[in-house]
Amino acid sequence: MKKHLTILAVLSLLFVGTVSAHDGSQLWLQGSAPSVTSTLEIANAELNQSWKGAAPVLKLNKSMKALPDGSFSITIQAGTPVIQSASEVGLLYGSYHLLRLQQTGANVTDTAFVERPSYNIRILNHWDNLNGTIERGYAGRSIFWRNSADQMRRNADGEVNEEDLLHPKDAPEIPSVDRLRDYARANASIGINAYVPDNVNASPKVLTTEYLLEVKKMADIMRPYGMKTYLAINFASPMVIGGLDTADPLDKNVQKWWTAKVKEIYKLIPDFGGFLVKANSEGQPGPNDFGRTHAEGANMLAKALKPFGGIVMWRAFVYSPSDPDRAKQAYLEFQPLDGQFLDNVIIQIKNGPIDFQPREAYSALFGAMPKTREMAEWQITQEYLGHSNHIAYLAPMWTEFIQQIKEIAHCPINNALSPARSLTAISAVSNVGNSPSWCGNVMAQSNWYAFGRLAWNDELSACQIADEWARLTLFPDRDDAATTKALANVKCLMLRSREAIVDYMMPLGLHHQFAWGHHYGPEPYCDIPGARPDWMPSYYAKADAEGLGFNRSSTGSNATGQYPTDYAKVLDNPETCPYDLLLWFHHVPWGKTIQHRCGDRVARESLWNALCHHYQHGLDEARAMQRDWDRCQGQIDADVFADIQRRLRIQTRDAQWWKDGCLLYFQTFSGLPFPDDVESAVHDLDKLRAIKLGITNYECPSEELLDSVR
Ligand code: GCV
Repeated sequence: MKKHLTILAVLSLLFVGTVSAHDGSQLWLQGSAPSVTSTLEIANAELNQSWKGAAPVLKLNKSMKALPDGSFSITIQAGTPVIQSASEVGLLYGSYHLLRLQQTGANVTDTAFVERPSYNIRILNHWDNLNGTIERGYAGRSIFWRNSADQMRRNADGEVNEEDLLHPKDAPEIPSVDRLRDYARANASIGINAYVPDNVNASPKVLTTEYLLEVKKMADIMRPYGMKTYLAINFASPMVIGGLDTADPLDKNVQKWWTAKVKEIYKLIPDFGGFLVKANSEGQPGPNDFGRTHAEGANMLAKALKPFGGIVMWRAFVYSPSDPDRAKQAYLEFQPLDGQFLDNVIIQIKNGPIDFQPREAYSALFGAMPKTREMAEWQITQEYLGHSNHIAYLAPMWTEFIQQIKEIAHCPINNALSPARSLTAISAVSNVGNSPSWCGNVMAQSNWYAFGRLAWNDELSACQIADEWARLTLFPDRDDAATTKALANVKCLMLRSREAIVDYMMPLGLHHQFAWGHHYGPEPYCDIPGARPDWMPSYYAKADAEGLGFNRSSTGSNATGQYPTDYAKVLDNPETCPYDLLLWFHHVPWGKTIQHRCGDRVARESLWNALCHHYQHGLDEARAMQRDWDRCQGQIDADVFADIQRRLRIQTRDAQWWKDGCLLYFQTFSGLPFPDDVESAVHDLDKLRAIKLGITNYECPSEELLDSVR
């Protein structure tokens, strides 16, 4: 037996060492990470290794200091590129940009332009636990913590022991240095300049000296690539690891504890970025526990960080059950605090008011706190979008959000709208793990890439980013007719994927119809006795004999009243409310005629028929995505092709599950038949109701498991 295991181990090592060139393990990059360690050396080495042409000139130009940090210019005259920037990291960004232009086939003969970032802090949040699991992670285990051994105990149902999660017993251990360097390089190549390596459901342990020494090692690897290190902290740390009997932010000893801890951190990591805090949310401790406000809590940390130039990113993801509408909670708790936060505090707000749904209204907090710094939080990891089984390109969702907050909320969160503010930022929850493809599958890498590109330039289109990413990742160094065709098919698949998911999961503004806990698959019928009502799908759908949808208009919870007046009016009236948010804001009778768009078709029909058509369209689109991909056979790395083909098959079967589960369940309220052009269900509602995947919040269900239950 032992011998077999040894052979297996050797074989798997051999396998890891012989992965083919375009299997996704290199992301969108060419060559390998240079073995030099200073920023300028890296820039030169990257150009030497990949630039085909006259040697580029890198020039530090202090006169560019007035531009946001990292800005650069590129001038190409007579074939020689000159990259200029006020900082070394700007020169590194310029080098990667130049290579990207070359590798995507752009015309780079005679050109001159300046590139400046839309946001100053472009940060990835990793929900990685110190024992190596990743909350909502579908790409293996953490690249930051305990890469090698499984330290967790599980109960008979396979659930992780919470104690192990919060208080890992053994000493910390930094995983592969190479992997971390590749991670830093990948981020720098798209302009991401910061990361938080630990979960916002933070273990107090991360602030112990033992762990801080490991964080220092990470920071040292990241620094030459312009990546600043931040930490998610647990507000009760002074009690758990500091031996104090309170974490009250107004208590002198608590303040002293944080001041000393911050000093210790900066001694180890002089360019440390600051703290990310989830407080008084989902059981996490916070200032409210001591009768203090979010502002008092955030400011206490901000004061400790201020002398070192550090900041606090304080999350607004709160939803105490004090208002009957969860969507209003963050606004109700935070908006009255406008003007009370110190200037090195920035409020990190999820794009929508609930929780990273396939489509949400934008969070009304954006633009509602003019005296407070605000930043958006997106989710790259696909907690609510089919984990790493479904192919979902998310740039269309994010560009939709950017447009809304610029045009409707007039929210000055980016450098163009707020040139005077140095603290502008944007964040996203990462989908990176230690899987060979980094993100669970190669197509999911496109969302990491898209986040970086949009954080750098939020005016790029989803289509342009898809084009860049697919050329760089799937078709490097290829420029023939077959590639052009395959590229068009891949882009078609990517660009239709997000709306397809909205349609087969939750069209017309429906939301949170997910299975309990792990959020994979439909469970509109979910019923957990005694659970919080706002953790139940029925709370959001409000299906009854009359109709469907959450009345958030002025005749209901009045969440519409939290938006700017003109937009609030549009949302408040079901006749003018955008059809894709209709059930988000209104409870609509089944028979009411609505105008909506389904794919290319604009229609006027009853809510019930419209709902059926959207679910059908979502399923049709999933099938079309399979066809788009199949047309690329032979043009894409064979393993990548087969892996994505398999996932698209799961996705289509899941789309069928979603359509049947939701429509059959809602039909028990509407009592209406499917329209003639909508396919009959292939599942039985009672059997669907009985499905329980039994997975944790740290994994994606396997095809085998799914096949065995649906
Ligand atoms: C990290 C949702 C997710 C949680 C996550 C939380 C958050 O509730 O399901 O896993 O916790 O959001 O953003 O804090």
